[in-house]
Amino acid sequence: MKQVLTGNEAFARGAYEAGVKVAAAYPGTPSTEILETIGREYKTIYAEWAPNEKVALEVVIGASLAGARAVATMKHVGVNVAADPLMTLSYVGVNGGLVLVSCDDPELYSSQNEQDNRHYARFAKIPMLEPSDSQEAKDFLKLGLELSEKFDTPVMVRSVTRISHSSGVVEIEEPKTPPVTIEIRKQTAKFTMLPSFARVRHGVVEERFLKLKEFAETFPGNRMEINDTRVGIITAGISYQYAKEVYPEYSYLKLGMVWPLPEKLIAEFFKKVKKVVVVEELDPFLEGNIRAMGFKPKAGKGVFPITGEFNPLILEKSMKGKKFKPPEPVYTETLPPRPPNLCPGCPHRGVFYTLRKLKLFATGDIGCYTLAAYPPLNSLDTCICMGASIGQAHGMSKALGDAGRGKFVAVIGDSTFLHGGVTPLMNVAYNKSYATVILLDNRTTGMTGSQEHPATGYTLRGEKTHKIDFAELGRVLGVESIRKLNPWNLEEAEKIIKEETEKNAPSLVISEGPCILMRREFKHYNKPLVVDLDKCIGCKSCVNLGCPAISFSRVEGEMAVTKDGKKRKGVSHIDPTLCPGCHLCYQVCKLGAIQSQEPSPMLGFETV
Ligand SMILES: Cc1ncc(C[n+]2csc(CCOP(=O)(O)OP(=O)(O)O)c2C)c(N)n1
Repeated sequence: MKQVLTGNEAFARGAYEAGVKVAAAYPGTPSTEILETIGREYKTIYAEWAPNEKVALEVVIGASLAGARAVATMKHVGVNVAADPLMTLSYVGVNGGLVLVSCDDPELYSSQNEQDNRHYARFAKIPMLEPSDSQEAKDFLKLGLELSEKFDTPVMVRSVTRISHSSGVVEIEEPKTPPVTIEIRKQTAKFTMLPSFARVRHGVVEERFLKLKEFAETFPGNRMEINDTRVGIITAGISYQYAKEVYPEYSYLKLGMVWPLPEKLIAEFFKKVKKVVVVEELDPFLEGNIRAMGFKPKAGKGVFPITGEFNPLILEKSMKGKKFKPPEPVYTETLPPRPPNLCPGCPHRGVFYTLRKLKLFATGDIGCYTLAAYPPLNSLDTCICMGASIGQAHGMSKALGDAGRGKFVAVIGDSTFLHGGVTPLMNVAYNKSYATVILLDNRTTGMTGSQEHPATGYTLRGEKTHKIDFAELGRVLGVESIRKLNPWNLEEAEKIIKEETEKNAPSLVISEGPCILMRREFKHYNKPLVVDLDKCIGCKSCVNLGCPAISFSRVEGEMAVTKDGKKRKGVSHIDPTLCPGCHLCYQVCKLGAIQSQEPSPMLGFETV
């Protein structure tokens, strides 16, 4: 039977067909749907959201050492978090097959950097497979598990956004029971990387690498397609598809295994074609390694861009030696630019409005709230990696001393806090900082599409479970001053943030406001607010909240004067189809021109 599957759905299907027993992940675009699909469709696999990628990998390591097939999935930067166990897992090897799927993000559609994770395979001395469509995504995941068992190694499978999120036809097969025995067996010299054992295992890794290199020479996923021999293209993954689309007539060496590389096969290809061109997105990974073998491709990164995602047009222009210029827009009337924005009613908006008002510098983190860096809120000032906000605030407190009090805060989302914020908060208390940490608890992992985490009270499959109490956790970590605020109540937010940032002690402010898109919390929304056009003077106080439900239009003639004779250049509007009635605009309008139609339970005070 055939089905149309996205790359991520195909990875999930591959895990199911290969008899995977345990799958763990931390969400991150473009990888998230792999675990979501397993959770929804393949109940024979135990699937979980781990609090971060390091834990996810450690969970599957445990499963593999107990003999089960296991898969961890993550976005490219997640592998940085999991890199510590990964590098030593290379020495330990596996029992049940273990595959780590890394989904890279050329073009940074939804990431903080554009790193090329092929380097990790070389760094960890483990094999990496790279599919170029959904069928290969499924096949390579299964094959990865087999290779893992055959060579006693973790295997990485690399995807990119374009593979993970586009669809293709996939041949569906029935799941097979894998040839593994699930049981605990003591293997101290293999499992316990004390220096004396690890020294021996390093030798094993090097021997394994030579065997893998040999295997790569005959691996059917590395295939030559000999056509017109004037040009031979060495490529892999999605770049193969782009190149085939532009140059179907040329010869190809399509690598399904991008590490280790098949040196003899590459030599053979160089003999068969006149000019070799290496086509790959991001870093010159293949090219560099091929050059290091002593081969001389005619073209590679000298002509193709090193940044961003490829497409057929970029390839065509680059091959002709022309610099790529984006095509002219098809429509002459272009759409107005619409930067990403916090949703109408988003609980984060009230906090960032307050930070702007208090002129506080905010060491930031990663989540929906990072969007507060954009105008008009302009109130998030750093973003490096998940969990980094708190350490930065602590460092600032130490650098600035007393002069920094009341000048800055750290802001971090609930999922991000559990991912990487707990340890730095412990440090804040331990090393006697006065930093204030604002924990934006919207009760979900909003940015990646609302996944559960250890403080939501639900597992990946929706079962009820223990729910972390952030105030309790903060107390245990040693933070004495812990306050909660309602982010939709601006007066309260301002008072609490001001008081806490001025204290000479660490503090944790928990902003408690569920994500506005969570139907579990909001069974129905409040009635939308309405602008009283007789009163609005067009001051834009409400517009400066950056709420997508609020717009502004210029007025002329009779309309340019309010009922009580005040001049105005324009008026605000509230789109009733977008407004969930959060009442922030109601609070910032000094003229009472924004009318409430129903009391808001979100606010905690009466409005009508
Ligand atoms: C190491 C790493 N893993 C995963 C991600 C993807 N990611 C970006 S933000 C985020 C979590 C956002 O949730 P939360 O902190 O609760 O903030 P919200 O978006 O709900 O405001 C995730 C998982 C990432 N950027 N880096």
